Amino acid sequence: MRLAKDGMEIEMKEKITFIIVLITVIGFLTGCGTPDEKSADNIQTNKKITVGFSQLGAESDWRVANTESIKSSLSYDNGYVLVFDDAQQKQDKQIMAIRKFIQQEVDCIVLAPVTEEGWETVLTEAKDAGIPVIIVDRMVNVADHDLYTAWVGSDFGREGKIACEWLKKYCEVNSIPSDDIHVLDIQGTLGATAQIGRTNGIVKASDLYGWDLVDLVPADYAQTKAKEVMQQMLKKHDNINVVYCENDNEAVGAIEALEEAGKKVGSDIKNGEVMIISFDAARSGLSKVLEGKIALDVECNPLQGEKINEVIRKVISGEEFEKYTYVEERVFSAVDHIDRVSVDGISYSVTVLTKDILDKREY
Ligand code: GZL
Repeated sequence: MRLAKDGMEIEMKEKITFIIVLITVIGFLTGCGTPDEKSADNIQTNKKITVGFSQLGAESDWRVANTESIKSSLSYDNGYVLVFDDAQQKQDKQIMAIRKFIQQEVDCIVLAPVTEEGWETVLTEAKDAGIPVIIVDRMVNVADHDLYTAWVGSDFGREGKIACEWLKKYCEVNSIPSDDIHVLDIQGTLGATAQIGRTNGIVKASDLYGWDLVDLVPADYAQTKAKEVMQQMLKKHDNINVVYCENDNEAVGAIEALEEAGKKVGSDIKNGEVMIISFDAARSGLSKVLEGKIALDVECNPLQGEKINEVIRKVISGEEFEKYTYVEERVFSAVDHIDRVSVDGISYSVTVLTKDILDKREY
């Protein structure tokens, strides 16, 4: 039995509590939430930028790190709704994805193009739909540069030149005659900007410095393909003493094939070692640098997410922005007697890799 006075109070309190709980539950269930949450949610929803991201594939450690970087920067909590598509190295899948993004009326398209050619039609469709396209990593070869709004990536031609100027300096410092250099170029995906730039580096340097460019063979930046290619080349040529691998996964595959064939990989060309030069400076490659099995690893930075985020926000808000943005990159070596190389009048430092540096790397 309830005391009348107290009972009335208790009953009233219970009713008020019940009503508050009921309002909160209804609000939660209907997504209304409290005014703050609702208005905050509305602000959030209104500000969400929808982005269609066509990634070319997942062929290498570099590509996986690149995808992770872009996904973490273009995240929901960061104000984005990201529609992701992996094209598995096929341009027609990328073109289909872009057309899907156009139908979905995304605010912006991010494209990591597998190769440079064949983008005019679909980029014109995106432009006609009024959707800005940010090209990332590699480049598209189009006559009208207004078909894309901005680009974020690396200077692959410079990467190739840095690697070759380092090899030239190595030969000078160690008194190795140019005609004692017999280079195999294990190329990336033919037609990719990275492949074009890096291949140009070794072709022009071999011509300029008198190196013997024994062969050039594509391996699509893939480890298993590079191992097969290296095995084939060892049967075809008996004088290869430098292997110029256009990414780290290829370098790891080439090293496996060389060691299985009884070769010693290292920097001491004079004493019969096979020198490996690589690109990307992913952990897989740098761990081989630390072992002395890759002599030089020219970084190609995949962590482009933040720069892409900055460009998209400026494009969407109508602010000034740079059309071309380059990411920062370093050069790592197992060799301690070459600390700088000069390319086109610019001096680049070469970092002798240590375990401490490797342990701190982000990818
Ligand atoms: C370079 C990038 C290349 C990397 C490879 O920016 O396009 O593709 O060097 C990757 O590892 O597969």
